[in-house]
Amino acid sequence: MKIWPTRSIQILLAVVSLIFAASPSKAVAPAGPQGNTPQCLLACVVKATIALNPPTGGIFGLLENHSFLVGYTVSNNFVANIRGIVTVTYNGQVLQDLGNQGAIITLSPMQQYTGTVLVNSPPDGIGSIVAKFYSPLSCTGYAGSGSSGQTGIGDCIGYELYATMSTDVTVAPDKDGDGLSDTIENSLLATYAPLMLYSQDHGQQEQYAPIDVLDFVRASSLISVDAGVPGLPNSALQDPNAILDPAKDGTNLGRITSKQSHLDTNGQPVSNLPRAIYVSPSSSAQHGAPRSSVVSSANIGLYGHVVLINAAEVGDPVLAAELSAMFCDTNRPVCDKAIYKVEYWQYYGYSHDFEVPNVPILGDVLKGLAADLVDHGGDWCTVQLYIDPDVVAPESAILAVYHYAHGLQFGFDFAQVTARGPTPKSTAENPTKYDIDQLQGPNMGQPVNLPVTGADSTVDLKNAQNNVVQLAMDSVTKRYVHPVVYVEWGGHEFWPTSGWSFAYTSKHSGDGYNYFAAPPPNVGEIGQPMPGVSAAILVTSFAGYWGYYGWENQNKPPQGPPLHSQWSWLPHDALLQSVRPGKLPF
Ligand SMILES: [Ca+2]
Ligand SMILES: [Ca+2]
Repeated sequence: MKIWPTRSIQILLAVVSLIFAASPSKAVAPAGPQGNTPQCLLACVVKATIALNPPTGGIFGLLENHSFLVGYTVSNNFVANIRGIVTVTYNGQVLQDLGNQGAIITLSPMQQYTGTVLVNSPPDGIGSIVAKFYSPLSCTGYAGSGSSGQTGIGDCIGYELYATMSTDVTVAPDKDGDGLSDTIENSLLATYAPLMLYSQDHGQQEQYAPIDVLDFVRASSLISVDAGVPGLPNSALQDPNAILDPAKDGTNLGRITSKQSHLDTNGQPVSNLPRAIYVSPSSSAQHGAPRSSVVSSANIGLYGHVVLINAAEVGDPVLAAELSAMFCDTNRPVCDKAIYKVEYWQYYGYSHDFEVPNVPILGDVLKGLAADLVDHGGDWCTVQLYIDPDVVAPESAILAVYHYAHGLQFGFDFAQVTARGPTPKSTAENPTKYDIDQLQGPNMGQPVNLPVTGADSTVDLKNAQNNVVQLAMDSVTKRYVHPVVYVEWGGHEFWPTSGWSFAYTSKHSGDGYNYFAAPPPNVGEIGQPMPGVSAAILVTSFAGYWGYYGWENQNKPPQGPPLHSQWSWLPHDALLQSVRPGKLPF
């Protein structure tokens, strides 16, 4: 609480204060006002106040390298005119004033002045803003403006500090340069991490477990069938990042960069991506990490990617249209409603897509043949969510969940929920007894029996949309936020349910080992991998294929996550977009 002196005392003390302020100093004046205001003897005369109005940045907060404005207001509380200068600093640096440019402000009694300063490209962390309003320096000799106030020579009248105010702001990091707070990105990845339910089939648990990409590369050699790119022996891959620059000359032929294109016969740029280079491992690496480590770590080979996109940029055109209708004025040509896209990418060293029934003697021959024809080295699998930034409760903010299996997309739009309720425990649908909420859509009950790849799956694939999705309860927050992923035995396809079928594939019953995924490392963006995440540059930038290559293995291993159609490239990165292949594979 402030107690103001009576009017007469105020005037008396003001006169005293003016007398003291007018006392000349013989030395060269200091470069800026010192100490706290007000400096006074018997009682304080608060001649002026200064208030700061820093921005909050709204729900996305203030962001590294994103400039912002800070408003200030100076008020003259004195009985006479006062003349002064405002200086605002950010972590000690004087800010550019967008109004008076350091000019002297003259305020009559009770008058206010409002100005604005610019914080240009701030670093992340706490920013200390200090504003000072002080009298101009008056000297008999030269006086000019310095970086932190005025300087002068000769007999100078010292500064009088009328008012000061300070406040702190928090600037979030954006080390991957995508315009979204990394703090928010990491929080999203932790909040919605999936529940992984592996499956048993053929009398076995899953035989090809997840593996960390760094471990996988160290167990591999780089095989090149691209005439322009050399291969590398296993010894060279003990530094896994060597696969990004196989020629070792800084040309980065193994990396997704803006230079990855050539001109066609019409002189038009054509993307070289993906390059025909293969991270080809030993057999043991294909089997992945030990199961005990997979379960206890709960995020081996799991990587996160988060971007902020417009509703109009949502990959699925049906969902994009629905979100635009939900959030935007139909008269607006582009729906700029901001939406978080949260992607989880799981890596495995091998995809065993078809298990031959056990036939004596002939069995091994058939198995080898089937492996050559159907299986492939390396496996990247993904489950993804769209989240509404404007909704606080995480379980209510989910707009859609997407599972992917066998080159097919199973989407569930949460605006289409027709019924929801707990999945009974100890049933075939929920063998592991987690608390699971099952959401049903309009296609619930429609058959989904998908034929072999290449056959007409139109009707069943349509039935699989807005059919069913499950969310597992978080054991701490008790919120239903974790998408349930039924992982197909051998092929690792990510199913939203243990129901449905795909011709000749193994089970996705979810009755194998299981765990809530631990928050995965956030790998950042193409061209701007997240610092401190050791696998980030490989996951976001390797331009080739992740898996075993051999003459017999014509069904190629997968390209890296950014070269799948489900990875969202930043639409504003025009240089990189120019090398994005026109139609990315699944
Ligand atoms: Ca970011
Ligand atoms: Ca990001």
